[in-house]
Amino acid sequence: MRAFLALGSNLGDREAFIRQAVAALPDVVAVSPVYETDPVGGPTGQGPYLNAVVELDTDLSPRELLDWCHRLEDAAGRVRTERWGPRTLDVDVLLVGDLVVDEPDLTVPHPRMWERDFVLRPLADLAPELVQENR
Ligand code: A4P
Ligand code: MG
Repeated sequence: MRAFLALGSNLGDREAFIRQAVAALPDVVAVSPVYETDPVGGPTGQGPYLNAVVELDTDLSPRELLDWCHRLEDAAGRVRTERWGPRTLDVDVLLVGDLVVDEPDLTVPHPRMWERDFVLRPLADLAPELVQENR
């Protein structure tokens, strides 16, 4: 299955957190450029993000990919304070083939991805056709 994960960091050594997460992930076939982006939502005064998208060719389920996201966030020492607040690492499941998941703690496709340039720009680098279709 062709899957896409989004990575974001705006706290600490942002580049290292992104790089380490990409290196740890299984089944990676492509990595977008890393973009510096202004924070969307959340408290005022938080610093700019680095954002990237990773493409996997994987047999992992959406649930298993979510587990990977949480493991990588923990490894980056992420502490959850407020929603959309600053974080060392945020990893989101964007798409897993054309699977649809609608559960309390997991929604795929990611519900806010199509309105967010910080996701669509790197996604378009890897899968321009997907972004064209849904924009
Ligand atoms: N969850 C449900 N569906 C998913 C999914 N597809 N992938 C649940 C990952 N997680 C999913 O997320 C809260 C819960 O969402 C998780 O426990 C999981 O079970 P979180 O990462 O703890 O909290 P969050 O990221 O603060 O909340 P949320 O709502 O996921 O935030 P968003 O919408 O991802 O936005 N601005 C810039 N420039 N760049 C960014 O990367 N990121 C955000 C976070 C806001 N502004 C940003 C950026
Ligand atoms: Mg998240």
